[in-house]
Amino acid sequence: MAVSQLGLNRIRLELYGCVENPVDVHGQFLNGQISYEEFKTVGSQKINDNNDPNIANPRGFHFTFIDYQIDNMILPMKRKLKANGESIRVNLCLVDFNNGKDGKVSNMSLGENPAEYAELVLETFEHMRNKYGFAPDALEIVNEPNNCTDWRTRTGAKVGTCMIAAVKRLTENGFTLKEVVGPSSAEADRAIADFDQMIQVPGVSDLLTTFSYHKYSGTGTAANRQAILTRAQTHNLKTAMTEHWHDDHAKLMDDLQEAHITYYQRWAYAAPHKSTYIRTDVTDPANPVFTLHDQVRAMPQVFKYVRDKAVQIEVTSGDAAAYINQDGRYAVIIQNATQGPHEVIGLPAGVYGITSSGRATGGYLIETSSPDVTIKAGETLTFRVATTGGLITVFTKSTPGAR
Ligand SMILES: [Ca+2]
Ligand SMILES: [Ca+2]
Repeated sequence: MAVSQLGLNRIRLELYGCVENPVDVHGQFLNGQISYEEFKTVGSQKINDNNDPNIANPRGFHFTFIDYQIDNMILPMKRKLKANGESIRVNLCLVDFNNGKDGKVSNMSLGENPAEYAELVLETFEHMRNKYGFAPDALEIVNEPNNCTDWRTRTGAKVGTCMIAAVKRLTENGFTLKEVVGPSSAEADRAIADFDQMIQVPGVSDLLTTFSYHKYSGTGTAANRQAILTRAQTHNLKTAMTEHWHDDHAKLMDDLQEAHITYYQRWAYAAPHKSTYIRTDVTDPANPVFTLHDQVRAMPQVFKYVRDKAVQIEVTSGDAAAYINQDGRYAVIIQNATQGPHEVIGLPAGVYGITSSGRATGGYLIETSSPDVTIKAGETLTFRVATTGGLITVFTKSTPGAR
């Protein structure tokens, strides 16, 4: 479902602080020795492997949960994408909440110790390379640092210093990152403030590729997105919205149109929780039921047609975002407010498919196709759609001379 129905091609691989702990906390949870509630209290309990961040004690690290995520989510997605001639992007991101909760106190802070942060990241990359033959494509420094005890103050400076330390050690050990991502603060306005501090850390502007933000507490405003885009353009960065519950396709479009995001994550992939993409019903464990949440039903009209390395192109009018994919195929995404006629101007000659989603009376978003439209060079593409309320995607089916 992740690849074929939703069109996902990127995944956040969560690195819990308790990976660095002589006790295999995730192993205990997975084999039922501790409950999920207990696991949550120790998930960020970091116990330093030894007193030297440059020498790792192998018994001080346990990658059980990393392996679980790779075996059960990343490898199946990777195989499926490979069959389509594509590849997955894996984003490693430290999750460092709840330090000290219920007396499970850590004996080190990663936010305060860039060298220790770098050691944990390097050990994780090396574990993946040795066991699976690949390493993460991207390093997202830490999830919502302003919500983490160890990162809450001087957040931007800490994220920046840890970034410098980790990338240096990864590079020294033969790893090349496609992306370095931060600050991923929980609110968009806080992300702007943290970014402004982070970018002052010497070296950060050379390493950072992507300005990431979340938009909790009502901070997903046009003004904040504009401020993020302006900073990204000033520093030649990409942008990404890396987590927000409850988003629907219209909220995704806001991020695409106003912040020019290059990737997006709603929240988790699948759970009984309404902020995932897929609702799981495991009432009958032998016959689990998986359904797309209504709010995400139009999102594949972006995800499936705007693929990795697509470039956003200027849209001069209308509620839309437009892209050229790496293979030359165009995709124009339009907020579907009326049945039309809709006009798209400026597309090259070719045959275009049109898919639109809208609400049947009182129901879920349903995706339907309009007839293909063929245009010559310079012609306007005109079409109507059957229903409204979702998105319209106009996409290249074939171009003259293509086989
Ligand atoms: Ca250590
Ligand atoms: Ca060490």
